[in-house]
Amino acid sequence: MEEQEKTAHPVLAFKGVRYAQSEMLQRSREFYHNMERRRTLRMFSDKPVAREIIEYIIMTASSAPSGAHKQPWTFCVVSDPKIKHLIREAAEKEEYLNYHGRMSEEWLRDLEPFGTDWHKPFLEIAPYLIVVFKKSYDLEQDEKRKNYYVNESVGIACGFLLAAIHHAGLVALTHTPSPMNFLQKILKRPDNERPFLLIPVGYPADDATVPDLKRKSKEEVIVWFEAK
Ligand code: IYR
Repeated sequence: MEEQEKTAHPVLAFKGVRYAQSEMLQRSREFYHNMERRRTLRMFSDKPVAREIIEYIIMTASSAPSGAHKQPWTFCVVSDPKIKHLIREAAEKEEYLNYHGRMSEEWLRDLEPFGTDWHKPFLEIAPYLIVVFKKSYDLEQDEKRKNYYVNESVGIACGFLLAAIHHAGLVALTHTPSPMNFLQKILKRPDNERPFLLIPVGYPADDATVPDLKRKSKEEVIVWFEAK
């Protein structure tokens, strides 16, 4: 077989940041303590959030690694009350069915500490709804271009998104109304996009509460394999 000539692709010298050991320890500890304070909120204030903040948060998410650097995502940002109303109506319709027969008894029991039900007022109260879409393929001049590890890539981007929201001093809910194909219709997304997560973003309500949860300890989540 004839060897294909390789095209040269440009590279850049990697100029990473360097910290002293002690500084690394301090930075990682501080980052942990900050991230560990993040909570998922269901009670939002309607206080507006500057558009530019949302833009930076989303561009942080879009800096996430992705399969073959395809960045297979679209972030729809909804602040229009009319569209928020449509989304709430459609989500509540599905969730009503979930809570009245589609979810198992075990599942409903597991959700009890969170006090969730089919009512989703936060979909109209939060100033912004970020609707994350995954793209299983891209279209270039009507040609399908495949994307890779799409769920992993978009999941990582959503992790970055949630971290950026927290870092900015805002709160979010990772909401998964199910099924959520209504989002594709309401937001008129093309056929290569599928809804992945619906993330209301804003300030917490003044009287917001969160469930009293404990996180797993390091012994429960880390398994070390070290030379003896
Ligand atoms: N999608 C439903 C149910 C729900 C499921 C899980 I898993 C949660 O962590 C929370 C809720 C709802 O949004 O109410």
